[in-house]
Amino acid sequence: MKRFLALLATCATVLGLTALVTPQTAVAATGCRVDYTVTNTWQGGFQAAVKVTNLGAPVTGWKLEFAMPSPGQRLAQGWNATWSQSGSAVTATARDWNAALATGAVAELGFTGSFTAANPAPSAFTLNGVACTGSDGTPPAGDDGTPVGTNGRLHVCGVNLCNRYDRPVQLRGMSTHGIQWFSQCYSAASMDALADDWKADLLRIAMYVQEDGYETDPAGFTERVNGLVDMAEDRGMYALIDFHTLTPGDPNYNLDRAKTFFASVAARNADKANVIYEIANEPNGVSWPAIKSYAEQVIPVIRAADPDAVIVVGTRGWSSLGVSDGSSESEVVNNPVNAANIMYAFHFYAASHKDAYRAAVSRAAAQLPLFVTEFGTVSATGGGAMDRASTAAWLDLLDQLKISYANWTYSDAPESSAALRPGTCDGTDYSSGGVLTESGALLKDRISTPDHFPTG
Ligand code: IDC
Repeated sequence: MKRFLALLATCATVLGLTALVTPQTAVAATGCRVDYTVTNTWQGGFQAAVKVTNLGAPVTGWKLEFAMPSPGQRLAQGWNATWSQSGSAVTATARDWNAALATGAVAELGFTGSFTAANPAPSAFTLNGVACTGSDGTPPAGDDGTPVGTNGRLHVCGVNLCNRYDRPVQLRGMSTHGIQWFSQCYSAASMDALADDWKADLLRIAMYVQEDGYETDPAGFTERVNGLVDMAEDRGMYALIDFHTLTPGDPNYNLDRAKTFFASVAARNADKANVIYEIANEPNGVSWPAIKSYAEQVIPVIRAADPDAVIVVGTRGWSSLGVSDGSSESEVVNNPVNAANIMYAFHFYAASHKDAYRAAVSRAAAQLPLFVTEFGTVSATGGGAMDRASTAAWLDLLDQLKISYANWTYSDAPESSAALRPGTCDGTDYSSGGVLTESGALLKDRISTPDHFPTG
C-alpha cells in the first residue's frame, strides 16, 4: 500500500445553501475536510480511500463532488456511498445509514478506478455544493507563511508539541496583561505589530478570574477572549486561553467557573486550529493531588466540545513543578494527570529563578511535556531590574529543548516586565523601536528570528 497523497480541504460556509444542512445558531464556522489517499495501484488501475470529516454544522444528508483531473481516469466501483461519474465529474451521495453527520463525524468512502496516462489526485472537492478550499479553518497544507498556516493544529507527541507533520515545534510569543485592565493594548494595530514585526507565533490571553476579572462578568469576558482568539487566528498566530487564577491559589475554588467558561470557549472554538487551553495559571498553597483532581474535572469538559486541542495544566508552587514549594517535578512524574494530549506549565522570572530551577526544567523536560506559558525577564513581582544573563540562559535552554514560551507582558503597564513603554496603548504606533522597554526590545529580538518550523 502506497500513500500517494493526502489531501486536506475545507469547505467554506455551507449554511443556508442547501436544505440538507441543519442551520445552527450564532456559530457560523462550518466546513469539511477531505483526506484522499490512493491506497493501491496496479497496471491501469487504482484504489482510493476518501475520508470526509464534517467540521461544520450537523448535516442530515450530503453529496460529495469532485472532478477526475486526468482524462483517462474512470470510476469503476465505489462503496459507502452511491457513486456515479459523468464526464470527469464524480458524485458520491450518502447512503441512508451514513447520511447524518454530526459535527466532527467522519464518513469513510472509497472506490476503485482505472486510468490511462496519469493518475493524479483530485484537487477540489465540494460538499453539498460548496467548494472545499482549505484545511480545517486555516490555509491548506501549502504554507501561507504564518505559524498556524505552516503547522496546523498541534498535538503532543512524546514530550514535545508537534505540528501537522508530527514534528516538534517551539512556539515563541507574548502574554497579554490582565485583559480586564489593558484591553486598549489589544487592538488591530498592536496585533498586527505582534504578528508582522515581532513575528510572534503565540498570543497568550490572560483572563484573570478574580481581581475584577471573569467572576464579575462571565459572558462579557468570554466574549472578549473569543474576540482575541479571532484576532490571533486572523494573523496566523496560536491563541493560548489562560484561565488566570492567582489568588486564591487553589484552582478548585474556581472549579464551577472553569467548567462553565471552558465548556463555552471550547464549543465556540472547536473548529479552529489555533487554540490551546491553559486551565489554571498558577496554583499556589495547594497540593499537587488537588490540582490534578481539578484538571481531571475540567479536561473532560473541554474534550467533550473540542476533542483534539492541546491542554496545559498548571503545576504546584506558582507553576514551578513544585520547586518553589520545596518539592520537585517527581510529584507529577509519579502521579500524572490522567488525560492524553496535555502539557504541564512551568513559569519563571529570570531575576528570581535561576540555576536550581533551570536544572529542574532540564530534568523534567526528559519526562514531561512542558510549556512555559508565562515568564518574566525581571523579578517575580513583575518589577525590578531585568536580569539579562539569566534571561539569556533561560531562553537558550528553552530553545534547545524546544519548549514553547509566552513572555509576561505585551502591555504598557508601568512595570519593568511590560514590553511596551507606558502610554503606548493610548496611540497606534506599536512598531517603532521607541515604544519598547528594555525587556520588550530583548524579547522582540529573540522572538522575531526565523522559526524554521519543520515541514516534512
Ligand atoms: C502581576 C502583574 C501586576 C499585577 C499583579 C496582580 O504584573 O501588574 O498587579 O500580577 O494581579 C505571576 C502571575 C501574574 C503576575 C506576575 C508578576 O501569573 O499575574 O502579574 N507573576 O508578579 N506569577 C509570577 C509572577
